[in-house]
This record gives sequence, structure tokens and C-alpha cells, in this order.
Amino acid sequence: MTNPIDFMGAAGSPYTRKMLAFMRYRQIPYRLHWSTGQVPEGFPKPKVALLPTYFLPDQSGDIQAVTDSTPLIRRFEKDFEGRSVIPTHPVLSFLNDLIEDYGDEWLTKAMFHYRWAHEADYKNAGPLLIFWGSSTIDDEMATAMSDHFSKRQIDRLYVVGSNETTAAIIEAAYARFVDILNDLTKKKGFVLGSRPSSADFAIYGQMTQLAIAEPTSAKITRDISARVRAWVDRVEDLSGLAPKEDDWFDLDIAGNALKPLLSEIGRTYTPVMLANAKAVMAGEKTFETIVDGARWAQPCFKYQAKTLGWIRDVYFNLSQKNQKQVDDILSGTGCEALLET
Ligand SMILES: N[C@@H](CCC(=O)N[C@@H](CS)C(=O)NCC(=O)O)C(=O)O
Repeated sequence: MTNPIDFMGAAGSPYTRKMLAFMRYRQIPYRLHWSTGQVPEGFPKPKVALLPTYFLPDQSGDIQAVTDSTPLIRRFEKDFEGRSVIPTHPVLSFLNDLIEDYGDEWLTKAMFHYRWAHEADYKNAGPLLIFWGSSTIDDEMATAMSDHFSKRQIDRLYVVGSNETTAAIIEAAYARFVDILNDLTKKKGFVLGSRPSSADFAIYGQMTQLAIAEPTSAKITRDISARVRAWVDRVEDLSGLAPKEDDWFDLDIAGNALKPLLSEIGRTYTPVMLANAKAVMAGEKTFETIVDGARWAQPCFKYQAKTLGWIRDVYFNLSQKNQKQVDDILSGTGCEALLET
């Protein structure tokens, strides 16, 4: 590994914020390059332009552009000792994978929806996205770029499944989630106990936007829970936290504590992930399902079929005993369907 580690990201990118907070908590030395739309001089371009982009040595020591927060976190777990964000118990570790993916792949729908669906929010976000890239850009140019980018993003709302029918589902689900996170963090401070997991960082990344940047969802968050709103600021920098091995939930506590969150994941993320994966396997371009009694339709997203595959692989590689423990915890939440053969 290089020291410090170079990566490029943007303040308005939830996955950049996930990784920045992760690097701080893990006390991994880094250099963050704010993205201007191009890679910083001297660094390679990624195959797929995604933020954050890390610049990491390959086996022969050549620097490569690497993306995708979830596997990156697992790679750093191997390269840097201590302060792990992956629970030691395999069952808790499985639940962490699932909740992290819910944060990355479902909450991001709420994030994208609230950013671009309502006028007050897109008028706020458009200029921020330009100025997050550069403070010195001239006003006229900033307005033109903001208008252009906002139009492109508003036209892409359908890609994450946000439309007139689903808006109410996404918004009700977000409000329920804030309430659930309020009750959960009230117990021990984090999703899986009194130390943060990669699931906390995934949720945090989306919340840097939902709870702070977008006026409509920021107000909703604050109105439901000052605790959650404050949590987002705390998770930004957990470098001073001193985690202990027994700070993770015990398994018998985890089942009850996580029931409301897992039931929420069973209600929204689960039907969408399953219908998407099925349609991807069948070679379809779009899929439809029912979420909360309403029609959900969107283009297929191959990457989400892949993340569901990761979660299923983890489960099927657990011992019989651990699989049974997962089954007991997921029983009645709706998440069981994710693991059916
Ligand atoms: N699965 C990836 C997702 C990264 C991602 O989608 N990043 C967004 C910004 S938050 C992006 O770069 N989108 C492409 C674009 O804006 O052009 C991760 O976890 O890092």
C-alpha cells in the first residue's frame, strides 16, 4: 500500500463520504483529491468513472484506479490491522453485509429522489454540485453547468425507480427508516453495537446528503429525530473512538434490536433486489414488482444483481449452524426471500 493513500471524490457523493468517514475511523493515512471531473495529474483513469476512485498499487506495484466502496473496505480490512468495521461473529458479519447493501443500494434511491424530484431540492443541489468541484468558477459558467447537469439528473430519476407512483413509497420508507435508526442508535450508538461497522458507514454516506444537503429530507430527518441528525455529524469523524472486541452486539441481543430494520429491508429493498436479479438473469431490460402495495417499475441494474449474489454467497458459505441462526433472525422480516434457493 502507498502511504498516504490517494483517492478522488466529491462532497456530494454519498460513497465518497462513506469512504472518507471509514478512512478516518480506521486511522488510515490518506490524501483526498476533490474531483473536478478529471483525474488528478499523474494518476490513471478508472475503467468506469465512479466516485470515489482510489489509486492503489497492483501486485507489481503499478498504480491502478480502483472503484467500489464495498470490496475496497474488505481490501483495507486485510491491509490494515485493528479497528475492524466487520463484526467478528459470522452471523453478525452477514447481517452487516446485508445492511451495508441496503444503505448503498436502497437508501441511495431516497437520496437521488430527494435531490432531484422537488423544485426546492434541485434548485439547491444544482449549484452545490458545481461549487463542490471548484470554488473559483465564474458565476455565469456555474449557472449554465448547474442547469445542464440538473436537467440531465432530473431526466434520469426513472433510472433509480423514482416516478409519480413510487415517490410516496420512497418518501414513506425514508421516514420509517429515520425512526428505526433513531431507536437503534439509542441502544448502543451504532447499528451493530457500540462500535461502527461498514453498514454504519454506508448509511452515513447516504445521510450526509439526505439529512444535510437536501432541504426537504433534511427537514424530515430533523423533525423525526434530532438524535439521528446529530449522529450523522458524529460518524463523520470517529478517529478518537477506541473500539473493543465486545462492543459488537451479542447475537441474542442483535436479533431483537435489528428486527425493525430488517423488517424495513424486507419491505422495500428485498422485493426490488429480487425482481431486478430475476429480470437480469432473464436478459430483460426493465423489471416490475410491487412494493408496499404499489407498482414499482425501473430499468434493470446489473450491478445490484451482483451485490445480491455476494450476499447470497456469504450466506451459503456459512456453517449449517450459522445459517440456522441467520434464518431465525430473519424469520418474519421478509428478508428470508433473499436467500431462497
Ligand atoms: N458501488 C459504487 C457506487 C459509486 C457511485 O455510484 N458513485 C457515483 C457518485 S456518488 C458516481 O460516480 N456516479 C457516476 C457519475 O456521477 O457520473 C461504490 O460503492 O463506490
